[in-house]
Amino acid sequence: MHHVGGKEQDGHGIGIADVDGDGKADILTPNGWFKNIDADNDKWEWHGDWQMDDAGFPIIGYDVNNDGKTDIIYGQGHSYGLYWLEQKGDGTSRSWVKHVIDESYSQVHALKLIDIDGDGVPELLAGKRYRGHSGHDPGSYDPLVIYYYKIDRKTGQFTRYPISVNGTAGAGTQFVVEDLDGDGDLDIAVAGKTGVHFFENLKINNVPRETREKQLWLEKNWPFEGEGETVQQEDGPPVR
Ligand SMILES: [Ca+2]
Ligand SMILES: [Ca+2]
Ligand SMILES: [Ca+2]
Ligand SMILES: [Ca+2]
Repeated sequence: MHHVGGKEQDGHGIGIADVDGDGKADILTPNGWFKNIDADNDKWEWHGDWQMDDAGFPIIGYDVNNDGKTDIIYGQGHSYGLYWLEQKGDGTSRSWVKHVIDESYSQVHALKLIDIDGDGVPELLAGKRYRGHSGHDPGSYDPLVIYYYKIDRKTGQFTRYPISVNGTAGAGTQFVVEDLDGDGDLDIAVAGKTGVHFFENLKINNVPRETREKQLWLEKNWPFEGEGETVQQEDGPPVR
């Protein structure tokens, strides 16, 4: 075991990325980053460049705006907010500009950067956890959401797309992204306090319509028992 830092550097959230572009993996924490000088010989240089409070997992390093400098993406694991830090300057003049990606939901405890639509550019997967800290987090009982964001690498803009909104699935503490049904596209699995969910990617869709129809949770045996008298609809579809 190698000991890298102390309490003041540690916190809720961790990541690995080459921040300064020297080809060596650095360590990201909620309070800054450890520059890897010589990891084999325990040589690290601390840079307390930011304060994230309780970040989610992982803290991601990615060149969002494609200018050659690694930027940082992070969520608030136990409160509202998803952000990216744009890296400016370098060496002693390095600074970070904070940008909001989305502040509409809380407990962004899990993130994943992965190419889920297969266009060669990664998307950011994010969502709301349910009842972090046993319901004591801000927004614990807000509607559950899971989104992906496409990143415009010319402008650094994130565009949000829904995967599940106000459904039963929360993001939990990690996204598992694999081709779970073996049809050639990447699917998503999440687990949390509202259960385990699997999202089938329909980019490739080889399932026949009849099978889809059978998968729907739809009871077609109308009228249901105890519903009372059936009345003719005034403007319903024509009766066949
Ligand atoms: Ca950049
Ligand atoms: Ca993509
Ligand atoms: Ca698949
Ligand atoms: Ca599919």
